[in-house]
Amino acid sequence: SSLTPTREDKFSFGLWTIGWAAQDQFGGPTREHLDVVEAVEKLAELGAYGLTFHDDDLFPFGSTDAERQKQIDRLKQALADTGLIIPMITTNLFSHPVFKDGGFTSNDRGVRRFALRKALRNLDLAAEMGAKTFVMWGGREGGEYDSAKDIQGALQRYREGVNLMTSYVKDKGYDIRFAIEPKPNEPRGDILLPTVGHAMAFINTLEHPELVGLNPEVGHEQMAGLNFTAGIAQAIEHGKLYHIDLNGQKGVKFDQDLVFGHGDILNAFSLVDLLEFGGPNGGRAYDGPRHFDYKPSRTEDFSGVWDSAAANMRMYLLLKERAAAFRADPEVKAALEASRVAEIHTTTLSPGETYQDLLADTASYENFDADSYFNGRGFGFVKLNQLAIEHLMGAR
Ligand code: ASC
Ligand code: MN
Ligand code: MN
Ligand code: MN
Repeated sequence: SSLTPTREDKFSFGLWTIGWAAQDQFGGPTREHLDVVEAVEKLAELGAYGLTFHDDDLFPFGSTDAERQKQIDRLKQALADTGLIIPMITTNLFSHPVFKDGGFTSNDRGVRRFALRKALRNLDLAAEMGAKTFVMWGGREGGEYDSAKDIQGALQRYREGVNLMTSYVKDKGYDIRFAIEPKPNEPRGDILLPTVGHAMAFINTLEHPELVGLNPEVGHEQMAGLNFTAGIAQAIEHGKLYHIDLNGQKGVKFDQDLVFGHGDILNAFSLVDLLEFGGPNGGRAYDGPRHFDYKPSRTEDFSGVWDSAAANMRMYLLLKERAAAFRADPEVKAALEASRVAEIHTTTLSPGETYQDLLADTASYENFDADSYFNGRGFGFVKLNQLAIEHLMGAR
């Protein structure tokens, strides 16, 4: 059925998600290490098409070249056996204590040079594995104390780092684009490039902005109290949605990384509706991986891990089914019409009309009667929203 995940759905998972041993600030791990070969086999069985990873997820920090290569070879064999692919790779510049003040933006120059080398080495691996996207989540890039971090200098070093990465990709001829992942805080008190908007403005200052887009995460924007669907719509409108991290979050609090749809389900519904049906002609607005960056709760054993992995994909497909029903409902079409949602696509000035023409149009101002304009008529948005929620609930 349409609720069975297939490769065409482009579902992918981070190795660090299903593989999370569930240690946190207050307690040790509740699960054993998950081997990458088992992860690949299980994900393939569940209907995913891709696995993603940080360098340190596959081979622990400090591995010898031989240990590193052994893990790469084991992964490659598992991919060959299952048909799974590696759509995205990312670099861990946050776990090792050396990154306690950041990687690209540590106050310490030696750490910055080490971080660049670690990222470049991982970029070579990304190319070798056929990854098309290189995510940069700068979790430790930030601070706690205003006096301790020169933000302008830190942004200059961030830019220097990203510019170096893009030059390298161009020189090597790699078919890889970068995706910056914003997050407002955690693990740092404040993280640089905290939201989609901050990151998009930063991208415009780079040497090769066409090679750099975004990897927004549902929960990260919601931690800042922002509307994720609205942020994604802006990223799409600016041509910057290169990748996406799907998960669940309940309001402004610590990063929960719940299963997709297990947080703000209304926002998850509008998000899937946008990704699947929100294109300029009502087509797919985003064709990249549907990537889950969640954490199976600390309470779960391995069967709970795989139940939760399946739940992410099922939630997405359920929401897609509900969104399709919403779009097909004649009552919804009438409500959209009544709310004049499509009128936003009519340009405010007519084709060829100039500001002189607008200034000469007395109907637009001199004779525009704001007080009687609507004659008490409303837009009917609440009725439309009720229809959306009824479809989401399966009540229609
Ligand atoms: C990533 C990414 C995150 C973090 C986090 C690590 O690569 O997208 O949000 O690392 O999941 O635990
Ligand atoms: Mn998160
Ligand atoms: Mn993420
Ligand atoms: Mn995360």
